[in-house]
Amino acid sequence: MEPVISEADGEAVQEVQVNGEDTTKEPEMTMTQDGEAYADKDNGYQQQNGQHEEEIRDLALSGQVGFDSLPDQLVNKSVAKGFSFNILCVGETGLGKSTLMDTLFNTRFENVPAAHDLPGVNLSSSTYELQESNVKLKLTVVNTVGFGDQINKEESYKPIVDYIDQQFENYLQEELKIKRSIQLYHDTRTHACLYFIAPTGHSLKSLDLVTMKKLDSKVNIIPVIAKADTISKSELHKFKIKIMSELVANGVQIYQFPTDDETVADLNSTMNGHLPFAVVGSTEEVKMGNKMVRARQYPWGVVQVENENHCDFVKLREMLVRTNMEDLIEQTHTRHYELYRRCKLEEMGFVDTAPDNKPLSLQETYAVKRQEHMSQLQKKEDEMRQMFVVKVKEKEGQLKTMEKELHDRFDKLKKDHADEKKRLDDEKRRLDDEIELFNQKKKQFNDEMATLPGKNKKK
Ligand SMILES: Nc1nc2c(ncn2[C@@H]2O[C@H](COP(=O)(O)OP(=O)(O)OP(=O)(O)O)[C@@H](O)[C@H]2O)c(=O)[nH]1
Ligand SMILES: [Mg+2]
Repeated sequence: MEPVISEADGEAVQEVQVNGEDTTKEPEMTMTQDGEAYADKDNGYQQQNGQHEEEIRDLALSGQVGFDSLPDQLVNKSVAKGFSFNILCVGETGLGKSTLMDTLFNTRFENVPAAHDLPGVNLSSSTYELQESNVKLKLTVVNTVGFGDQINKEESYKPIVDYIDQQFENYLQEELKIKRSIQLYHDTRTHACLYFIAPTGHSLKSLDLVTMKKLDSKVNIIPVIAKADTISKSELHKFKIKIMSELVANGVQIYQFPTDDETVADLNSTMNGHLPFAVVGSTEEVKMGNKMVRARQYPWGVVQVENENHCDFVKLREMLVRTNMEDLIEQTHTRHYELYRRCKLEEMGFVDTAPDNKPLSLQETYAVKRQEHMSQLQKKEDEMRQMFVVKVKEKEGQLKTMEKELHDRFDKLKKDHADEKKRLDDEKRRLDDEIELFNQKKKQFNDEMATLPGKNKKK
């Protein structure tokens, strides 16, 4: 009955005898080094990757093995490694974002009040190391600065979307590296977005709706009504209903506390019904009875932050920190990051299936892409060569016409020159004839004068 480990083709094959029967004639489950499971078949391996029915049999252990310590091993490893959690606080200037963070984590983060006159929305991020018992938490708090302060708020959501995308991109780049160090990588992907709604008691502002709509596929949104002590109990109830119906009407998906784990299903589904949480923040301590509590003191009374009759701060802390922090991290990775990764890889041309619906491995996709790229290059080269030939021919034609024009002009000039020469020769000849005639006439005149001596002598 003892499991026997034998080596076949360098891979470990486990032969198990059940009820005294040798089962090695059955297809054996074999683990390869990279963890893929195969079943021996007469003509080779049948891959067990979910596409085929897995042949897994239940076996009872006859003694303590010890792998029941796996959850403890996991916990110890996680605690030693430490946790990181990243919160993004989106809300108008002065809504109490920093105060709520201080109240939530019972500490004083470095807070500088934001400027009101910025031309656009900025994000400021700070990372802190917190420790509670032996658990270390690397907490990154990102705040919007100047959100809602501009006259034109059309682009206010953009810097927030860009920030979230940039954190996804950084993670994707790390994943795609040949030499990656995901284990040591400081994951800055945004795990939760606390969206601070102004306690107007009316309805959501269009800025809130647009921003939440743009963010809902990228981050887990938990809406909170800020400074809830400034709104009366009955107004608050109506305000909550109004906000939720507006979110539903505009198709804004906010984070729902998970109800699949039965230990927290009841609590989480009740809490889903309390959304958005109406919160009050304060770092001031007030003496109530014989103990100090965090509260806001007014001339007419005291609002206790951790009193569930006064506000939902405790509910928020319970849900965000104590019950669902791990789920928020997981959702970020499995839903939001996965979506970003898929779109990005598709944008880069990677696909899982070929046009004929056959699965395509990364290597095959690369080969197809390379082929496509090479044929595109070839096509471009051919086009350029053809264009070059056409251009050269065009230029040749132009040069030929110019040469012909020049020849024609030269011939015409030559002809003009010959005509002019002929004309001048004729003129010269005519003038020569005239001179000849004149000389003859002159000679004749002189001769005539010479034959008349008397006249000259009288004088
Ligand atoms: N009434 C009331 N006032 C609050 C609450 N939380 C904070 N405040 C006050 O609101 C003012 C602004 O609080 P901050 O926490 O600096 O607000 P912020 O949103 O971080 O402001 P910026 O970072 O400048 O945008 C302070 O005077 C706080 O004391 C609250 O729950 N109720
Ligand atoms: Mg602040």
